[in-house]
Parts: sequence; C-alpha cells; structure tokens
Amino acid sequence: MKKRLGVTVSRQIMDSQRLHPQATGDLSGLLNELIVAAKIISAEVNMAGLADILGQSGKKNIQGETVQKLDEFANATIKRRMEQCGYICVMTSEEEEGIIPVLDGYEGKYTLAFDPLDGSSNIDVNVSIGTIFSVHRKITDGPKGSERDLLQKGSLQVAAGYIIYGSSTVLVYTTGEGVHGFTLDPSVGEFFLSHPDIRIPERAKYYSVNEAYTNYWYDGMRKYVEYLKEIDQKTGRPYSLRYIGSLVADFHRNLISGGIFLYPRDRKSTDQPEGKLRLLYEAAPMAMLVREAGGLAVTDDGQDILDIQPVDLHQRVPLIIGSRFDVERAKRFVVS
Ligand code: P6P
Repeated sequence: MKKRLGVTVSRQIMDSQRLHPQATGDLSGLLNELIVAAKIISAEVNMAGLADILGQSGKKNIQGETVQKLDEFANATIKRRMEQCGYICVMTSEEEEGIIPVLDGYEGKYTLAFDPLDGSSNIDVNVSIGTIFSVHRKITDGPKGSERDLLQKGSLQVAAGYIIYGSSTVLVYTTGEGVHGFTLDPSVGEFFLSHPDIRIPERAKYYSVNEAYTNYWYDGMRKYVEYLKEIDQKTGRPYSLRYIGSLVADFHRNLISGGIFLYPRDRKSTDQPEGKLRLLYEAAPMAMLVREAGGLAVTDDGQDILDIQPVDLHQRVPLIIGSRFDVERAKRFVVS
C-alpha cells in the first residue's frame, strides 16, 4: 500500500466506506463519534497528573470543575456521546453491571461494548492506559437493543479497536479490512495515519505474563513459560519478558514488535477461575484485531476466542494472544 502522508482517520473511514456501495455510513458515523470521545478522554488523561494532584486534595481542578476519577470520566464521556449518536441500539461498559440504553428516537443498527479506561490503576504512576471498543450488528427485532444483541460471538464483530493514551495517543482499529494505526496530533486535534496495514510478526520477540501467579497455573502453562526461558534454537537466545500490567500497552507493543500475551486460568481461585480478563471488553476485540493482523487468540483450552458464544456481559476468559507461531506452540503445551 503506497504510503499516504497526512491521511486523517476520518479520510480512512470514508475511503473504507466507499469500498462498500451498499454502506449507509452508519458505521462510519459510529466510529467518528467514538473518535471524538477518545479525543476528549485523551485531553483529560494528559491533564490527569495535575487534575489528580488537585483531586487528591479534594479541591476543584484548574477549570474549577470537581475532579472526577478518570475511569468514571471516560465511561461518562463515551455514554453521553454514544447514547444520542443514532448509530447504536444498546451499549455495555466494563464499568457497569447491566446494559446501557440509548435515548428514545436515537436507536441505530449497531451495538457497542467498551472498556472506557483499561488499566486505570496505572494512572497514578503514569503508565499507558487505554479505551477498548467492540461493535456488532443488532440481531433482534424492533428498534430497542437488548442483552441478546450484545452477547454475540467475537467472529461476528463488524469493528474493534483501542485508543492507547501513552507517550502519544494512538488509535488502532479494524473493520475487517486490515488493521490501521493513527497518531493524534494534539496541536490540530486530528488522528493521522501512522501505522498503515499493521501485521504482527509471525514470531514473538517478547512474552507478557504476570509470573507472580505461576503457582496458580495448570501444569501445561507452567511448562510453556519455563520453555520460553530456554535458549531458542532458532534465535540463540531466550524470549524477553515485557509485562506492563496494562492490556492495551502490552498488546500494542506485541502487535508492533511481535509477542505473546498470556493471562491463564487460575486453578486456585474461587472467584476468578477463568482468569481476570473479560471476553466482551478485552479478549474479543483484541482477538479480532490480532486475527486481522495475522496473529491468533485462544483460551488455554486452545479454543479460538472469536468462536466463544458469550452467556454473560461480564464473563471472563483465559487469554493467549499474539504472534501466530508462538500461540500455536503454546497451544501444544497447554491443551492437555
Ligand atoms: P494483573 C488492568 O487492571 C487489567 O485489567 C489489564 O489491563 C491487564 O492486562 C491486567 O488487568 C493485569 O492484571 O493481575 O497482572 O495485575
């Protein structure tokens, strides 16, 4: 693909829409509304240090507003924007228990699942955090959306993506025609194409897992992670461990540089036996992105994340995701 300089994300969305003559423009509109929300959140995240300092004192921020917790702010920003955009019929947020309706008369043909600020525990230590989103088509009759419209397989997503608020704010998304990355130029408030047609390297350079939980893993997972520490015959060195503890940051690095991220089942846990990550807001959107970029995402039973039929808005799944060669090899260890 010829490198096109200065392409804005809005231009990319319109170009993609033109490839589908039957398109109504609703998906484009949905993405553009989400992008406005992302810009608002990005501005707030970048002020978080200052706002947070003021917030800790219980004072008002420099605009004289009451300081909100950033994840509450991000959640409210996306809800406020999307409930009246006219492109979705129902939403669900990682931050909220039940479904979130849209305003009467503003029902659209898509659904939205989102994690407004994943990794928010890292805000106070200035570690990258992110917003993750997943879009499906409405499948029930009538204008009102329902839980059934949200509980759809990841393979049926029409769009998925994330915005990572780090040293720069980067939007990465797919509508099923490749994965593209855009970097926000805050001086003009535009996302410009910076990572066209992202392909995850076939082989991982890094592995990302919280080794503090080693004693909670099943044998196959323990053996696999130990294997990664041996000298790799092909490269002559072991893998490097990189674990930030913020899924969007760990996933983004592995997507660009090649890596495998693992959040295994916990054989000792009673409340999180399936691990910590949620299917609708984290595993499924990341699985669509990685598949579109040439990678793979499975559970630690070897099941493709995209094939899982959700039964609960907040169900958790174990996740092995990243470079295809490495995920396939991990499956051979963990699938007993
Ligand atoms: P642990 C952040 O809280 C999060 O949901 C993901 O972003 C991240 O990958 C994971 O939890 C980290 O979990 O148990 O290693 O701290």
